[in-house]
Amino acid sequence: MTDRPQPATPNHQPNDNSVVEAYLAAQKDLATDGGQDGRGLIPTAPEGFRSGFVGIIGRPNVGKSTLMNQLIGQKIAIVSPVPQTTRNRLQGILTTDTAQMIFVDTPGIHKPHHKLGEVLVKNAQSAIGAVDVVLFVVDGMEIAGGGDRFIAELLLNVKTPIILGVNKVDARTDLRQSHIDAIDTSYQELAAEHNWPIINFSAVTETGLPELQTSLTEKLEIGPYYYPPELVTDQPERFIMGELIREQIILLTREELPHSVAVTIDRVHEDANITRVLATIYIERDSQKGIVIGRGGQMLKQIGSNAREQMQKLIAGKVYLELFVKVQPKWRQSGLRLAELGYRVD
Ligand SMILES: Nc1nc2c(ncn2[C@@H]2O[C@H](COP(=O)(O)OP(=O)(O)OP(=O)(O)O)[C@@H](O)[C@H]2O)c(=O)[nH]1
Ligand SMILES: [Mg+2]
Repeated sequence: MTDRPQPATPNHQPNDNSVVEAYLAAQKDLATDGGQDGRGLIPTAPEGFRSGFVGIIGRPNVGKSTLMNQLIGQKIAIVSPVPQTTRNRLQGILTTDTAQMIFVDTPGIHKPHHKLGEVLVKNAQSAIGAVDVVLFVVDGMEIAGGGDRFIAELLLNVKTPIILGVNKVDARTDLRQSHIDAIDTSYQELAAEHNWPIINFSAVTETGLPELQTSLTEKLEIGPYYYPPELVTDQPERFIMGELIREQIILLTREELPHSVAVTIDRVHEDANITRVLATIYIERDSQKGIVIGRGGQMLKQIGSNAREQMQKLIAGKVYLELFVKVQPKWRQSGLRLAELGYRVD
């Protein structure tokens, strides 16, 4: 294994990855013919095979996570209409006959107001330096604005190839043609200023995604498989489970609450027919407890029931989910608390 190039992103945690471990365990039984490392775990790449890391960056809410899920064909990143949904970098892996692309979904880049915001933006920024191609995603419903220009400036001295991706083109049907033209012109100007190729697409309807995939592949170098072809993410299942709970809290509660919530998965126990999961929802203030729990516990019940349904899809099996709610004052302000809750604090 040592002669295989290591994935470039620091988020890779081979020892903390149940998906990888399960795969490797299964392969140990199956593998007889020689792969690159003689154990048949990762096939030798065919001639002309391209591979590499693609960083998906952009303002909050432009559809980065939706896009990554769609490209890899599985929901591993949570999605919501509330900006700043993604908090950790998350890798999604797409393997075709000719290429392996490892997409790195990042938190939306914005002006930070607290420690969590700072950590999110730093995470996104450091991903830019660690990838082979940057896909800068913008919202095709809006004219290029200050937030996009702020990111364009961050990319000024980056040597990595950059593609400008204009998302949400499916949602423009209600806009006047002159407005659509103005939007297109604003991004064409931005792209021309920096000499970036530009591609329009919709992460929801998949219009333009084949073209996007082709352009991304062309930017990659000839390279090996970095991960087994069947793998879709580098993250352990329990991380995604925690995210699926957080997604339901974002979708079902309103106001400031979504940003004050963190989730930990405390225990996962696999019985013969069911996987039992114990999780804690952290909030910052006692007053928020009422919102998460709801009248007669209705809200917590709904969060649990929706999240459980999503988890069952993820693991393709039955899940029993038990949720606890705890107050952890000011967790967003404390580097230590952030690290304890699983956020990368550089
Ligand atoms: N109509 C339409 N909506 C989209 C498209 N892509 C994403 N959305 C919606 O845009 C919202 C934000 O999507 P996300 O994928 O969470 O956006 P993000 O860029 O990952 O957001 P952060 O993680 O907060 O930075 C959601 O409501 C999506 O359903 C698209 O192609 N068309
Ligand atoms: Mg996201």
